[in-house]
Amino acid sequence: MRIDIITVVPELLDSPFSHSIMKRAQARDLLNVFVHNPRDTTPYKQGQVDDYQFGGGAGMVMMPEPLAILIEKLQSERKYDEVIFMTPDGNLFEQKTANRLSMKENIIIICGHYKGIDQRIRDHFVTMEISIGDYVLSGGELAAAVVVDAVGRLIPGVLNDETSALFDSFQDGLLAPPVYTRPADFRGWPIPEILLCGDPKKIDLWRHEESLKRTKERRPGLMED
Ligand code: 6GU
Repeated sequence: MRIDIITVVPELLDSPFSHSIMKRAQARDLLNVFVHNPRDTTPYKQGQVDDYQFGGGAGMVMMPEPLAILIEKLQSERKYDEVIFMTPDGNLFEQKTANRLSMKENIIIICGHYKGIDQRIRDHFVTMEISIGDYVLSGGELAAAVVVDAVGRLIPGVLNDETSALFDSFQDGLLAPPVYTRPADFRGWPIPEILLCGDPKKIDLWRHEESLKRTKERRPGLMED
C-alpha cells in the first residue's frame, strides 16, 4: 500500500512512521509513505500556499492551486483509491474505517492547516473526509499519523502474529480483556487464577466475559451497535 501525505509541516511526520511496526512495514515494502510539501511546488512567489479568506474573518486558508498541482501530479503517476482530507468536521474515524482503508492500494491524505483548505478542493478532489474525534488539533498531521498507523498495521504481513489484530479492542465490537505477564504474584497482587489452569477453552471464555464486562462498564454504546 502506498500513502502520499500532503502537508505544509512535513517535519511533524518525520518520526511517527520511523519506528516499531510502521518502520518494519516500510522495510518490508508492505507500506510506503511519502510526504509532500505544497510549498515546494506552489506557483506563487516565496512559497506562498495560503491567503486571506474571502468575506473576511480571522485565519488564513490554504489556496487551491498549490494543492491541485500536487494532487494532479500524483494522480498522473498512478491511480488513487481515495483522496482523504483530515478535518475535525469529517466522518469519525473508527476501526471499520481502518479495516476498509487497509484494503486499498494507493491513497492520498491532505492535512489541513490554518483555517482549513479552499472548499473547491474538497468539492472536486477529495473523496473522503476524516476526523479522529471531537476535539480540535492545530493541524491534520497528527490525525493523519493516527490513520496511517491504524491502517498500516492491518495490512497483511505487517503484524508479527497475523492473528493478533483479530483480538484488538473494537475488532469484534468489544474492548480487549485485561492481560498479565510474569511474575504471577507482583507485590502481593496475584493474576486471575484461571489464567494458570491450562485449559484454552476456559481461558477464552473468561477473556470473552472480561471483554463484555469492560465494554458494558466503559463503552455501553458499543454493545448496542
Ligand atoms: Cl482530522 N484535524 C484537526 N485539525 N483536528 C482534528 C481532527 C483532524 N480530528 C479531530 N480533531
